[in-house]
Amino acid sequence: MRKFLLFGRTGVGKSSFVNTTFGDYIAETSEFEACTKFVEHYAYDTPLGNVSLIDTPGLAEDDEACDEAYLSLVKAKVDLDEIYATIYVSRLNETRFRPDEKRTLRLLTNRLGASIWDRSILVLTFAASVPEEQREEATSRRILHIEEFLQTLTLENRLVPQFRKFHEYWLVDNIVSNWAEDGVSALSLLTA
Ligand SMILES: Nc1nc2c(ncn2[C@@H]2O[C@H](COP(=O)(O)OP(=O)(O)OP(=O)(O)O)[C@@H](O)[C@H]2O)c(=O)[nH]1
Ligand SMILES: [Mg+2]
Repeated sequence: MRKFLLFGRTGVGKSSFVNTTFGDYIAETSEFEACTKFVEHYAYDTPLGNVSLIDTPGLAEDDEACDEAYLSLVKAKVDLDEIYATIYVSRLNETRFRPDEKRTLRLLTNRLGASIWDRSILVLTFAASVPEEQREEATSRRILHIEEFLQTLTLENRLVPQFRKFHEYWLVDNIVSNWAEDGVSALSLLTA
């Protein structure tokens, strides 16, 4: 079974991604407040194969101590050696590369080890909220910001392995369907 570990700041759509992938409301989501408080495994035997998504509490919800506690919970509940790929979720419709995202990336790398990026997928949510004519540029900009930050972080701290790039990039919208003509389901990507 392929196990994917989801990470990202609060409200970026991690739990919604679980629901869209499996086509069912199984992970609770919330519009206004930090929602997921525990590490939850969602395993489905789908027509495309066995897939498990591990939902985690959103980071940067409160202070760094809160993030540390959430990451300790992840370490206690997840065998990182069994993870097929890490899915880092971020919103496409944010124009700035904000300090809380940098802090999140730094904490993830320092607490779980640079190897969590070994095989990693960048999922950019809220894709339909960005006008079509700006989508390509917005995507390249976010990829560049996040990748450059991780490259510098691992280089300057001499972390091994040094981050190079994400394995794959997916543009998704968890709420709006048919926003792109060539849209494919998340599940088909996870099992490809
Ligand atoms: N328009 C749009 N809304 C989304 C998308 N993904 C999530 N949302 C909405 O954003 C809000 C937060 O989504 P969640 O899935 O709860 O976010 P989360 O990352 O699990 O949040 P935490 O559990 O707090 O870490 C909900 O109201 C979702 O309906 C998306 O791709 N597009
Ligand atoms: Mg959640």
